[in-house]
Amino acid sequence: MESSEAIRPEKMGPLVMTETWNTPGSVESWERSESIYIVRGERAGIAFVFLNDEIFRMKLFHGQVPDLTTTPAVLAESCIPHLFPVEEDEDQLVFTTSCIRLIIEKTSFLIRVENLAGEVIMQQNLTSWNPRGASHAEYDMQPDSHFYGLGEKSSFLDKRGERYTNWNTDVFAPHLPEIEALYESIPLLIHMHGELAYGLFLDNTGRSDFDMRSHGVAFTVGCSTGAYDIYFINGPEMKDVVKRYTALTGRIALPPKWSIGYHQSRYSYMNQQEVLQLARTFREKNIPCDVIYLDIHYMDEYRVFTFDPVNFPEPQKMIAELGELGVRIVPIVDPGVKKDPKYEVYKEGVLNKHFCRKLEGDIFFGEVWPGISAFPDFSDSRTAEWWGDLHKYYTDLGIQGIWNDMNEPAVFNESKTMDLDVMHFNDGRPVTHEEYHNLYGMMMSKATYEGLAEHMAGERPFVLTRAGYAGIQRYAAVWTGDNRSFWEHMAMAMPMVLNMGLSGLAFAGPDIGGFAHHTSAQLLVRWTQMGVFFPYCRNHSSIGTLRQEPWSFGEEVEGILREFIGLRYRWMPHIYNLFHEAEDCGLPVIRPLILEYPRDPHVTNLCDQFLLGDNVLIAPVYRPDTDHRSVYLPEGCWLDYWDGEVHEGGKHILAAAPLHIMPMYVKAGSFTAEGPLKQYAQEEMEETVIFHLYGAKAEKDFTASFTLYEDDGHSFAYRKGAYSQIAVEAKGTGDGLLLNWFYKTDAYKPPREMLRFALCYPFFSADDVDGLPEISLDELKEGRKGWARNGKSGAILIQVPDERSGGELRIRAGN
Ligand code: MIG
Repeated sequence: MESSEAIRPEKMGPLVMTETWNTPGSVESWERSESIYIVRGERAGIAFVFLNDEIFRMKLFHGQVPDLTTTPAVLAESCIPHLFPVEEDEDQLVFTTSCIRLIIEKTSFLIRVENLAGEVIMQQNLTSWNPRGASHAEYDMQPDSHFYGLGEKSSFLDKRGERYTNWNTDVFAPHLPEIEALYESIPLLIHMHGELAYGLFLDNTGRSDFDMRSHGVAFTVGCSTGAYDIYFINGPEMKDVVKRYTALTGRIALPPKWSIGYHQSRYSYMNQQEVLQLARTFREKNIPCDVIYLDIHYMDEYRVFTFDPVNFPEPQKMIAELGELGVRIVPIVDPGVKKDPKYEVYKEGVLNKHFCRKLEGDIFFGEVWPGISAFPDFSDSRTAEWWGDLHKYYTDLGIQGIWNDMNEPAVFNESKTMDLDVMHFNDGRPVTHEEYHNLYGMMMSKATYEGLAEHMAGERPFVLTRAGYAGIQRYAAVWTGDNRSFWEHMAMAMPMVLNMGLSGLAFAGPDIGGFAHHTSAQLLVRWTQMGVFFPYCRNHSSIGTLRQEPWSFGEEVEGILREFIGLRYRWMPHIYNLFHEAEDCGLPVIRPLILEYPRDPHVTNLCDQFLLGDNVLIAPVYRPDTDHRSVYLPEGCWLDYWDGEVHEGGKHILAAAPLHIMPMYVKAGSFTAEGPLKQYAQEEMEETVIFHLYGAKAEKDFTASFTLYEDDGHSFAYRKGAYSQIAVEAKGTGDGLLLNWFYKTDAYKPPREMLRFALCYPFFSADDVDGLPEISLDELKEGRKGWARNGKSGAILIQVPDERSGGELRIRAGN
């Protein structure tokens, strides 16, 4: 006898179901509930929350009351609702702030944002959801629309014509143009059209997608589960969007200086001797280096919070010896905890219910390096604290930085991650992994950062992560995962890291030299030349590939790498200053030209060159056997960093680039700040700062100014005011230059006696510098007061005591 089993639906062939997409229908009513505006349609409502004059949130909801909790991406202090005047007529509801008008069309529920001049900034045409819980909305796209942001994505800078998914994924060999989802998910899209730019931030931690390809005149933003909870972030400039987005989701914490030095890694340095030898080699060869990474082989059978007793028998001794050389270690910590009842971390985790479980109570096990493993549920504060505290094991050894890998989380199975029905306890608001996935890595790094900070007595921790979600910048630097030693991947690192910068991730970079596959002498040279100007600067390579430490390809290559790594250390004051700016206002350390020159049609998709800050243009060579490249110089006058050649901007030039040169240009009339060449960031020495002024003119309309931020570089004392800011200004006087400087704040006293100014490639020659003696370059280097000419470059070097009261100098032009 057959049972009803015989007529199971799937036996009838595949089930075909047409998905009906629902829309809210016409607006039926609206009300204000405290500071929230609730607009109800026939079938759903949208809650509007204004966070200020420039940012509002729209959340689609079903039922009577919207749930307005946010994800941890959004800072609570940025999320305070404000009231604005509302006008209503038969057709529309209009909210007006001091900058924008939000217009809701009643019949269609179309949502439009205009500026006060009546120009349309954004238009959301259709909001819809399907019975399976997916939602999406459609937005107008213009013929001149360009798209940026979206964090870590492959392909070019402008995302027009692309489609991306956000679902943190560990793909091996991932950096291909068609890959839609990588390790990080930052659902922020910046849309620029005409002279207007705005951002859309979809705060959804499940799978989301942005499609700027498929719909011709519209683009869509959707999510497959969870709430359609989107923030409109006004421009009008892209810079405004970046600043506002980072005010909403947070900015980087100023990293310790050592973490912005040069880092050396390999999967793996296999034992204590190898690590020590590596550190000694850097010092013997005078190649600066701050950090050596310990990849998975340092552990005892991949158990996190252990050292292998055979290969790393004396971690304490090793770390002390490295410390004397000025080298730190950053060990890797993955989330998978080995299933082993004799392993303390596992035991504690099980007994205290720290691991992710199914709803029914079973721990989720997945296979990763240690074999069968359990995964901490970082969504629960109790577990996050436990995990953070475990890092005392490392901080007791003097370790101040941790590398979080595999935290998508990556699992060796078909889905590449946890089962979607694993639960996250989430401090009493349990959610499935399907809804939570993209947050997992960020919450791990948050727990790590906070745990380290707790045990580091006021020192700044460093965390490096592979996975993350919006807001990850508050806790960790991000590297772009497993690229390969391909020229194409070097080239792609530019748009990728530039867009990461526009998405709040100011501290990011790729594996220099490439991770998988085999690097070559030229590739390593070219990649390092570029990499020393990226915010995060680490050379890393995979097991089984050619070695790529700086001395791996003979003396010529080693010499070039020494120069360029040294350049990063000489430029440290300047780079650190940009990190301070990133913490202060959210602007990235390296920038696509479009950020600084938004009206220049040549730069909308320009991503084989970039700016360090706003005035230094870096043009890497990213093809083999290439000794020239074309460089686009935007408006203004640019000086070749290497030889001072003057170029009028607004055009392309052909730059000579033999292997030892990477084309670099500094904008005339701007400053950079350099310091002494150190072998590691905290090496103690006289820290004379050198303000380089490029292309000074004696004419009266010439002005240039700069402010340099300084602090101790390693503690949190700066948050209590222990920093200094020195403002420098130069003005043409008609017959020369007036240079003046003063400390805006001087609560931090850098270890130096003298200040130096270098007028690089000035458009005049100097006759006299305020009565100072003219001295030789050697005397200058010895620390004497006076001025000197650098015959080779034509630079005028001036050295004066660094007085807290500041100073002023008149430079008289000769003939
Ligand atoms: O896929 O820990 O992206 O940087 O060296 C292997 C070993 C797991 C992936 C990381 C890579 C790291 C490697 N890890």
